[in-house]
Amino acid sequence: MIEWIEQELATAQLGDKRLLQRMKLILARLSQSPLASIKAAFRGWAELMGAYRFFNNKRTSVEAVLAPHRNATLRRVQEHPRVLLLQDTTELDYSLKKELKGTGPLSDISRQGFFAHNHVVITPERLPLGVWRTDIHARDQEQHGKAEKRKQKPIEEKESFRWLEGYRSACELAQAAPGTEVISCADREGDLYEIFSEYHQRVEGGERVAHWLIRGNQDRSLLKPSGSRNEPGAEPGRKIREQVQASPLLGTFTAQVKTKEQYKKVKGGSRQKVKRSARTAVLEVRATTVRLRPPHRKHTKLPPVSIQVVLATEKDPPAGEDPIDWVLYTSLPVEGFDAAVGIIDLYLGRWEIEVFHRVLKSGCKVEELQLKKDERTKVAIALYMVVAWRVLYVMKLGRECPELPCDVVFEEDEWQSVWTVCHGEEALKKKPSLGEFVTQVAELGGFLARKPDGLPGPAAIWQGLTRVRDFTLAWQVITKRRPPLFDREDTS
Ligand SMILES: [Mn+2]
Repeated sequence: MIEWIEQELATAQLGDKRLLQRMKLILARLSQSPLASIKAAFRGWAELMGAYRFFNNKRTSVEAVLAPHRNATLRRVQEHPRVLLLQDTTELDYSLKKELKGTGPLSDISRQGFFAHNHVVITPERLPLGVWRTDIHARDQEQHGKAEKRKQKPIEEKESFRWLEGYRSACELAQAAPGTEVISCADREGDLYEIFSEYHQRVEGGERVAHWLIRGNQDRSLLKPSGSRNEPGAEPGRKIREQVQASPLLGTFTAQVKTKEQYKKVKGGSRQKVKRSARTAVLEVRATTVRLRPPHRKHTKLPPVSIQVVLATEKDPPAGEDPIDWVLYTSLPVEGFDAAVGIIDLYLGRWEIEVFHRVLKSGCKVEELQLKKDERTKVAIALYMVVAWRVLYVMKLGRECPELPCDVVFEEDEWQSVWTVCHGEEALKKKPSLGEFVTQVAELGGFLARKPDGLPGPAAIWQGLTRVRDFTLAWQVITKRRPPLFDREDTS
């Protein structure tokens, strides 16, 4: 069996040896052809039925399937001084799968599916280390659209509770990896006062905690300088933005921004589509520490807390476009220009979870799964998350550690078959580096490898991996270490 899968599943506990063997085989097949439909990924009917039996087995669950990967992720985390735990929600659309039970409305109420709230660990250099947690759930049919009603519930019952849970699970990771600084990172949806106050509470309790870094969504009110207490009904103090804008300019830096379509709220509450053009933006950086006035909650009283704020605003945006404007809230220190820019750079790493979701949906096509029960579909999605992580890991290792030998990631049969097909048998005398090999894999997937093309992306890598699998198969059959494809034998 493939070496990385043995390592990844070393701590698996499914309570049945055959079930574990089945899981290894499924993972091997899916990661060899991450692009293929589930039918095409398996060799023959028996294997495909075996996969369906695995997903439908009551002893498998999202937790059981992810647990060994989670342990392996922890081992990788422990090797790094600092990691980011990215959390974000993605929608999985099963509108067309009429037979699938247990789905709920998505943000567009005419569509049905699940929300997957995922937690992916990366290093500051953007190397993905694994999936730490996932929460795949359907929204109740009634709950949808009742935003006002949801607002009045205690935090545990609100959907936003997930972001706080995500922060708590970052603290768990920090405790399990005492030598690693863990930073919980979220976009504007994760701007939750409860996270700020939980951090302080845990620090005061002497606990080992995760830091947090979140893009600001609400321009929160500050506590008035001590001496003048915030009595109910008193005039509110300054807000965060005004305060940070008034602090001295630390410096400017240039950032490459990609083109993007976004929605902007306009007067009257409706949304308007605006396009952001790709450009080199000059950003002015400011940072400060502020003390916040706690928001009112019906069921609990929150304490005032201090947080750090970094503001990056674009100096001269192109005519007719909104300037780039990032407000970041964090528990990390931000003193000085370098520290502030460091925070912005960390936050930009959050993009990796968007890439992860793209691989999961466009690459692994989890929305095309044809299982009938929601719990079973979730098990399959969880397994595909390990596959999606693997594709990104291979891609990034090729970028971050190009000088490593390629057999750190690839099996001997894999690299030898590909290298022989591409360069002839003579070329085998020198083992390619990981960088060379990953570029080769990407070229097999349509990457052109010309100077201006830069580095290959996940699409080319997963296309390429599919071909690696075919070359490897041919290689093993030709060298008589594997029976021909259509010498069918039921191996289940
Ligand atoms: Mn998001």
